[in-house]
Amino acid sequence: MPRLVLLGDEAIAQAALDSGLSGVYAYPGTPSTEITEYIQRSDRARERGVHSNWSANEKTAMEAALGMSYAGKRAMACMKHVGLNVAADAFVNSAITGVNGGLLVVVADDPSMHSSQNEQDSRFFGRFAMIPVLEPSTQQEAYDMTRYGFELSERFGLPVMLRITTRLAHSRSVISTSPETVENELHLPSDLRQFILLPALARNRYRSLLGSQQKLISESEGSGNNRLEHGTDRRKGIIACGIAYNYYCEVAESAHLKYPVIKISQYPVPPGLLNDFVAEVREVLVLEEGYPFLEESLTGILRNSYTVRGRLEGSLPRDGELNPGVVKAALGLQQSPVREIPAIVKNRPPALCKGCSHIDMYNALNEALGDYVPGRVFSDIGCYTLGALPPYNAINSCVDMGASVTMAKGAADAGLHPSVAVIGDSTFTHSGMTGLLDVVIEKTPVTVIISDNSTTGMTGGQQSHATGRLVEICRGIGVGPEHIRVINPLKKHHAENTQIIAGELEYRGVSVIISRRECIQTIRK
Ligand SMILES: Cc1ncc(C[n+]2csc(CCOP(=O)(O)OP(=O)(O)O)c2C)c(N)n1
Repeated sequence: MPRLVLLGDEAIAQAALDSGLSGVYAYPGTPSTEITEYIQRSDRARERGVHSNWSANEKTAMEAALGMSYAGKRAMACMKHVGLNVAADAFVNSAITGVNGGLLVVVADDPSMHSSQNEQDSRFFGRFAMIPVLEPSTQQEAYDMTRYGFELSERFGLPVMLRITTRLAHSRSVISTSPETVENELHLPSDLRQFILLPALARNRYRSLLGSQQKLISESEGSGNNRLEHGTDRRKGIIACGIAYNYYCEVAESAHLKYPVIKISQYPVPPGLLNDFVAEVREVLVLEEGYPFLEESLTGILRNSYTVRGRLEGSLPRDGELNPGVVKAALGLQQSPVREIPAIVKNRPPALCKGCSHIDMYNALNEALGDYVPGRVFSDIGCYTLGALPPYNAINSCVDMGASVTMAKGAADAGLHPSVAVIGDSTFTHSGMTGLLDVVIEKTPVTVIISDNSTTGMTGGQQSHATGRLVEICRGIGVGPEHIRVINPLKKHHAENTQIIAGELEYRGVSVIISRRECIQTIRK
């Protein structure tokens, strides 16, 4: 079988293809985007007709993947951690319906918030939904666990979550692949009422989910993904989850540590393995990327007879990404001196590209807002969020995708006028347009500026569902045609654009300004 050099994301994509995947459904989001992009580029996927077009958002992606699973085929939904908040309704309920074809939900967490609004830990969502969670330590494990995940999903009739974090997603390693499995034939569930979550039926399904928990624990106890490595130095025992195991191995090798280790890469956690382990050592150090998920369940709220150290207790920082240096410090070892960064490497804050259409939009908006008291521009998530920085200082919020329109609405309801939303085209179709419907229904005086660069710029220029459709969508939602204004954000149109925006700011009704000019990066491509 071929050996390939792959990113963690790509290893998952390749493994899914090798596992007989029939469709990937996803909305872009760092650090998960490359999974779908790999499948989109794959000749083999094209030959087989594997679905890989982007979805409008993570919820539609999760639901479409569930639909494909209903029809008996293997499907994968991919998203970043905050995307799982958007998909949560479908995700949690998919554990109640169960699955037919194997369903893998890949969620990429971003500790340290390299490219995110928070660093939430998706393992909680896995436990909340009561489904198995796999957490690879290496790219090879990402490959192997993806393959195992599909098999596990079909054996238990449940969705399976694969949780990765940024370093694993975005670093490369050699992967040994294994033989391809053929795609499932189309076959409907044997019980055609399985997916109907009417209370009477849902109660039975929920009981069956509860009933499978003990079997999931047994699977975790016996799985090679959770394993005990004996050590001679019992003063301390190490519990290392996911990629943290990798960091520990690096430190242990160089410092010749001989502590017993338990590697956790499959949840629900195996209580038997853990109990036996803690009985053998004097204290436990929990190394886990994200929240103190495992540490918290080990300590509970009652005082224990043994010591558990970790992120909660304070031996490791409570937030931010782990790395071998942090692990070293938690083990009481001296950290290697930090290598000086050469002077040529400058810390550069992110900035809008030279020639970006958002710049001209903000220049016109700022001028149009002129004498109004500042503090009335609700923005959203995308390249245009950089409008928060100087020299624009143009926005006052960025909370979650779609929140610009609805926050502007709430502020307008409170009496703020003008109340402005700035949103990108992809974010608008992701979740901004439902908020616009609220605005239209109540005729709330809000000015929505859709900064349409005809791509999903922030995540690398994926196709945007909004391209060529914005005017029709806004009309369809009910915005008056005379208040749907299209402007071309170029320096030469600055005066005219400012005047149009100023006019709509004064208007005490619903208006949408579509500021349309293609992203200069996608033009270059
Ligand atoms: C729920 C969620 N999903 C995905 C992302 C990742 N993400 C951030 S901005 C963005 C889209 C930006 O596209 P657009 O609105 O068109 O603005 P642009 O970056 O092109 O200016 C995406 C996918 C996120 N932050 N949150």
